[in-house]
Amino acid sequence: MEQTFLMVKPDGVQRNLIGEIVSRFEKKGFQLAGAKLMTISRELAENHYAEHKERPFFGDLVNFITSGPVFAMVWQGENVIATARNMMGKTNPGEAAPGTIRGDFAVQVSNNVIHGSDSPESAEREIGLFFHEEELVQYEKAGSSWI
Ligand code: DAT
Ligand code: MG
Repeated sequence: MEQTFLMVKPDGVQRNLIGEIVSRFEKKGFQLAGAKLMTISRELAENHYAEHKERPFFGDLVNFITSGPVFAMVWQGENVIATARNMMGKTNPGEAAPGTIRGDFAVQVSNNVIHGSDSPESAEREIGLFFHEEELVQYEKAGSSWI
């Protein structure tokens, strides 16, 4: 089953949005495979955002993502990578549609509340960066045949 890496960023944790965000993916019908509250080291931040190394906002981005705890998660389900991106909304919350997480809860691109993997390759890479295999749980949910 497809898996993706999702993370409530430090602004979302400080603004009490962990429950709201978990709830959206739960209600949608996706299954939680792993989760933890953690503080990201600079090394992990620079690795996670390596694709943006040359961008002018890279330093601010690393400062921001290491500025407080994040809530890291692995979710699974059919087409979860693309569907979670749709549920998050556009990167710039000003362009994110109402009903999306960024559209409903964020204003600035630098504080856009949630991270989500953008492809199967990045999902695999990011899950591997943030989770040990034994932290991920496989189980059958009673209601899964109703999703
Ligand atoms: P996404 O988080 O939607 O995958 P991204 O990978 O392009 O977006 O960028 C990673 C993060 O970097 C993004 O969530 C917020 C920040 N960011 C992107 N573009 C930015 C910009 N023009 N100015 C400041 N921060 C930016
Ligand atoms: Mg991205």
